Amino acid sequence: MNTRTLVRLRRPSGVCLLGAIVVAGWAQLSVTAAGAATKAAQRPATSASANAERSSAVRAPKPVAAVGADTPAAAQSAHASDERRRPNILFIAIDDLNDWTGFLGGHPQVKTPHLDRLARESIVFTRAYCSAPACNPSRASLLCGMRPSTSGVYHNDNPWRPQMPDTATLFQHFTAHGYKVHGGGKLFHNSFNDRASWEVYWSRPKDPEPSGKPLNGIAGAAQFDWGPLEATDAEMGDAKLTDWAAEFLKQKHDRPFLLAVGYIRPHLPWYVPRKYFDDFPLDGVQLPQVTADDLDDVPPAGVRIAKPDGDHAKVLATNNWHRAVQGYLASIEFVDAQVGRLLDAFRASPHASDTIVVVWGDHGWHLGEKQHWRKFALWEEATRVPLLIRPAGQAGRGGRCERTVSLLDLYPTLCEMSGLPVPKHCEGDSIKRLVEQPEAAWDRPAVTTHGYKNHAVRSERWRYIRYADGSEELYDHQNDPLEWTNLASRDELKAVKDELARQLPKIDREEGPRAGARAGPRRRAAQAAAAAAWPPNVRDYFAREWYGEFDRD
Ligand SMILES: [Ca+2]
Ligand SMILES: [Ca+2]
Repeated sequence: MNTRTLVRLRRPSGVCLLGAIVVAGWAQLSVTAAGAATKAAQRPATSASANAERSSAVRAPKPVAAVGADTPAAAQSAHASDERRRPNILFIAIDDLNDWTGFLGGHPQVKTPHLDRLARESIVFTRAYCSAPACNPSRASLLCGMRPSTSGVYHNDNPWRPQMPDTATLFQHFTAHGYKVHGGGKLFHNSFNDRASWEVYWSRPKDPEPSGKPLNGIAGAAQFDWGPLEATDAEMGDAKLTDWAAEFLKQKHDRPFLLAVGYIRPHLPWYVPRKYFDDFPLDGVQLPQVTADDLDDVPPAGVRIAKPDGDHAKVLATNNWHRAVQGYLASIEFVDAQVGRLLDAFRASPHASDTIVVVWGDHGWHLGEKQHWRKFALWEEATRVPLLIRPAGQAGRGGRCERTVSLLDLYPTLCEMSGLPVPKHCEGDSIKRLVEQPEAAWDRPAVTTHGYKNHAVRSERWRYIRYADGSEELYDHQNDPLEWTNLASRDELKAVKDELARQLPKIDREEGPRAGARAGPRRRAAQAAAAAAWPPNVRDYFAREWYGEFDRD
């Protein structure tokens, strides 16, 4: 098959030009417009036709080596006989949602009736943790099946593909085994979407913006802002994403599908329609439980991560703590309403009985606990995530699993639940057994990594943190669920620490290259200068795959 498709490319200056995407052989994608990054492919749609163009540009995946077969064609043929009984997968990611859901009980006032209903039909993993407490490394780890400490992808500005150039992502693996894989919204981190992973990718439109930013009065805080939006739900990007996914679900499909839907709220900024703010009157908003001296027993490496003089000081100085909690609660209720609409469409669809539904959040979030805000830390608040798995054809048979599991486990789990081989590169363990028997024995703790050689190990009872400089924290969740008392220096707990330390990663790969910010011409020029020192594979990657402005959050 040789086809030639014209697509509109946008230079960083905003000037549009026509470039050619050549789709050759088994649909290998390469951009031929000299030096033009294909930012347009990841931009929100400005019109239906622009979106259709974009879909055609990403419709054809690159060849993927199918695991367990020599070629994709062989894999498809080898597994064709199984396909009829393979389940579909509805794969729902929610950006920056911590344990503030009804089914996890992270905050007493949260309103998530739609997620809670799904939770009652699902296995709820009450101790699920991310591999990394930031969007890009968490998602790269989940979707590639590898630990951050193996890939060297630790931060939001580490492009992941050059670190794992030949790794079949979850989506590529399912494509290679005959699945129809469509995605919309945020699945990979913003700047580092992986076009090779999609048969069809749908760009989520941007949200309406309030006038008079910042609404919270914190100057220069960029996305660190919150307040009610004079807009309807239907105008919001996440609502349009829901419409797109619901349309897909209405249709019949000739192959099993994996539909990936990536919601962006409750990621900052917390601008959602006013009615959601009205549901949490400010004078009744409850702050998280904190203790003023919590950082006193945290080693300097941990205090540097908490940055008490950063966001927390600004929030206090501007009297914003209640408003921030209100904004997060409102954003969560908003995204819950969108998930509810998606699930209504799903339940009314022809696929309601033969589809696995998975919901996950990419990491936790602090709202002032340990004087810390956002993710980017190794404590419970930044690492605990919602994780629901509703097996196909088992609606109504929910359960709760208290074992420690990791988002790293999702790739092999979905393979096993769908009858696909698990690729050798996957470092997680399938938790299919726990989906079937939530009480089953399980002795593996969850490991979270934040930056080179900073790790947390979470067992059902303990959290052990070791920073790159060797300093430590140890918390006993049986007696201290808020992690207020660091026990790492207690002699009588040395054996506990040693046991947990045995679970630390055996490999600590050096951090991969960082992408510089590309906001303005000066920063772009600085990046170009820096790029001269990059290894050729990273330069090639950026020429080919750079889609958007880099986003620190
Ligand atoms: Ca995130
Ligand atoms: Ca403390």
